[in-house]
Amino acid sequence: MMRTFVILSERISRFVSGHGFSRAKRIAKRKSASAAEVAAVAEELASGSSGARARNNEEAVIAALKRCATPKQSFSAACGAVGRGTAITASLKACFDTKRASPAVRLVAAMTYGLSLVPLVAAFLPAQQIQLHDITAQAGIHFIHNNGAFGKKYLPETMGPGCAFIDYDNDGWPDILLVNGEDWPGHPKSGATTPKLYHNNHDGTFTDVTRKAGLAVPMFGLGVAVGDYDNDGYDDIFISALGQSHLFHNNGNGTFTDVTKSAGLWGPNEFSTSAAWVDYDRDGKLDLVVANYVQWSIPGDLYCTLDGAHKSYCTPESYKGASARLWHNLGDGKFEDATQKAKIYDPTSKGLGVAILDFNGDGWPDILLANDTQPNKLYLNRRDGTFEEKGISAGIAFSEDGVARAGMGVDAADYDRSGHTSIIITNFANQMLSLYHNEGNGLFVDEAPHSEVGRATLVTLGFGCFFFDYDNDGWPDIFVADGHIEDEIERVQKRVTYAEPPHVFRNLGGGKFQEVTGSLGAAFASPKVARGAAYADIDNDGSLDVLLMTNGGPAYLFHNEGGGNHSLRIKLVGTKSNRDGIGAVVRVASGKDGQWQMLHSGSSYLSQSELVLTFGLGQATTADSIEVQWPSGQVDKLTNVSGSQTITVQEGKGIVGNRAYSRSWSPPVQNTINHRGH
Ligand SMILES: [Ca+2]
Ligand SMILES: [Ca+2]
Ligand SMILES: [Ca+2]
Ligand SMILES: [Ca+2]
Repeated sequence: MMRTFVILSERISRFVSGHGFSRAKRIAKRKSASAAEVAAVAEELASGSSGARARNNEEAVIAALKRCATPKQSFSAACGAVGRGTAITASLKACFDTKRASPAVRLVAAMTYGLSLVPLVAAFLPAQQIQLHDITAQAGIHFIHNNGAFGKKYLPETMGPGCAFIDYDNDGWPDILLVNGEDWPGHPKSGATTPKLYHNNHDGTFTDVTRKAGLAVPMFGLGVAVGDYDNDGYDDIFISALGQSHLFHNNGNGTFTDVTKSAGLWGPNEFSTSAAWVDYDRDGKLDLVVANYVQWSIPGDLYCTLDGAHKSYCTPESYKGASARLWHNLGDGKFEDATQKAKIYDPTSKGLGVAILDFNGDGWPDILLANDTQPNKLYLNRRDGTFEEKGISAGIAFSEDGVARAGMGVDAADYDRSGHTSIIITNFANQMLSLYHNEGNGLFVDEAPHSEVGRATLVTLGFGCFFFDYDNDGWPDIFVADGHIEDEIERVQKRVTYAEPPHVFRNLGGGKFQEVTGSLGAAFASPKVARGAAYADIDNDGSLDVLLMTNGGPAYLFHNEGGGNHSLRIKLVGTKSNRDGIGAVVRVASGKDGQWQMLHSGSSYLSQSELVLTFGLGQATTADSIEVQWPSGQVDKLTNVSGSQTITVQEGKGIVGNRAYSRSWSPPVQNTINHRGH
């Protein structure tokens, strides 16, 4: 009981400090405060005049308090909160979390108050015992990022790196590309460092094939985007860099050729960050959008300091912005700079994240640019080769209180099955993650302040982020990679740390999320200085694994283990459309459940996930129907497709290949012990 009260008073303290009630805060903080005192504070908060938003939290406090009483009291408290129309889920959840409330009571509560059963049912189901198990060392991935740092604290040092999953040899097993930096001129430290390509050996291990593949090219690399720009059936690699970025053509025989010059991409000397392949004019050829950060050079480096005595990494306010660049694919392996023509040019941007989404659902891909300390940009595709910037009118340029935040990583998905694509953007420490819900009328509303997603991400500094259904229940969950930019931040800001744990938020349905990071394994949940992140199913078992990069530190590969739900994976082969099928919308229905995803390049931060779609089916073993809407306009329909396999769907033909899930290797150490024990 004592522990419960400590937790409760801490929780109240957190809520209260967010709303500036200093007296209440003092009482709530006192660990000796009696139950009655704490309850009184909660009641006072609930009746306060701080507005509906604050009351959401206060109601949750009351409900939490009542947990200490009898189940009946707990139930009536929750119902009371529901009756007042506030904090419905938080209150009910508090009620349900008291293991003393019977399932019948829970169900009655749900029905009485007319709530959708879907989120509640999801909330009642015990979370599966899923672990994201660190297999980096046993997988043979030995990579340390070289950020070039030698004491001068040059801005680019703290920004990278990114990573990608790419099946470069088309064997159906995702391979890994890790981006690397290099030493600064005149400051040799680590020797020659280059990006690394690791081939997937199909047995849980990977082999470094960088040199053989022709990718041992030194550069100050930051990000990566994967797409088959020449439609030859082999995915190509764009690596964004400080200085000159590079395009590597996949020769189809395990080697790549640097075609930056012949493709017409040579020239710009920029601070390029995230990039994405997108066929914005739907001519069947993938175009390329590249975000640029700020105008920075060694001679133009500025002095910033946190403590007045030592140099620290600057935030971008100190530097001039730089426009994102749009490369239009002309065919024959050539690109033209279409930035101005397409009306993308905007040198005020300080771009870090790029997501491709169709936010108005008209079938034409739009571009979201996450800007650091500048308004985010949302480029609506006008279907004539030009874009119109809609960030402010759509409500994603600023926070809800009008501040341009430090946008880093981005992703987009229909997380609540509204039919519309919503957006997440990671921001700086002391700024919540943005959870922009698409209202379907051209407007987005940031749900983070009302959500566990917002509260849990307030102090952490987020970079990589994506929606992925880690537990295959059909509801996209959220992953966030965290890590501060300044290694000495702890000296000046007590609540903020340099290394920070990542976040995973489980989607409970109905727009609600629950943080589950701590349940996913100690290695995964440990603090890191994380940057890029991506996902793929590395071992063909139907569950999504996570690749995570750290600044100046190792890459991590986490294998997803222990889930019991079913899934179906879909690889697309375009014919009239681009060969990867990037931009295709796939709808999967099983029973009453319907979900959809758009295959996209880009998203997260400096990184790219695999170009195969994974649909969680929950307990269902079959998808009743699948519809693929290709960028060409072609629609392919399939019925009665079994789960637990990866199918290949070709445009205009339907299923042309399939491979059943398998368990060809067993990484968990505990399994080995069990076998020995028997
Ligand atoms: Ca492969
Ligand atoms: Ca290619
Ligand atoms: Ca195109
Ligand atoms: Ca899920």
